[in-house]
Amino acid sequence: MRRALMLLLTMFVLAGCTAAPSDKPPLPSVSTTPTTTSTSTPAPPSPPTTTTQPTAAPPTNASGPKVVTIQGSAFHPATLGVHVGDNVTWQNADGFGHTSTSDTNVWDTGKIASDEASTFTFTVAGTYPYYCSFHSFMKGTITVT
Ligand SMILES: [Cu+2]
Repeated sequence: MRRALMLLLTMFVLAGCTAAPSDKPPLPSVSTTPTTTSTSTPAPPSPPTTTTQPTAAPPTNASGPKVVTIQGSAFHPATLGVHVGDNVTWQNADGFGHTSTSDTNVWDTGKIASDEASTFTFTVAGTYPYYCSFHSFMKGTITVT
């Protein structure tokens, strides 16, 4: 009788022991939230290396060849400053003829055909408006100092 009780007790304890793990409350899940403070900040992508040539656009009054390009039925630059004794060349980049004709009859290149050029030398200081005799809306000015 006593042995039986012991057995029962043992079985109870055993049962209790075996049951123990399942009775455990679920472990709090370890928070594996990634740390947002990342010390290694990725370097920003390097911008594409553009080899920018220094745009050395010569100023309008720079010394050297004084060229007015005729393009799109317009004089470029419309106003050009030169010095006394300078040559001014009108280069026609259009596919048809133009002229450079002084408003005050100082010069008239006559027809400058496509891809042709005409040059005039300014020997007297002054402001010289001019136009294209084919297209009266084309106007320019040469300023001689
Ligand atoms: Cu013209």
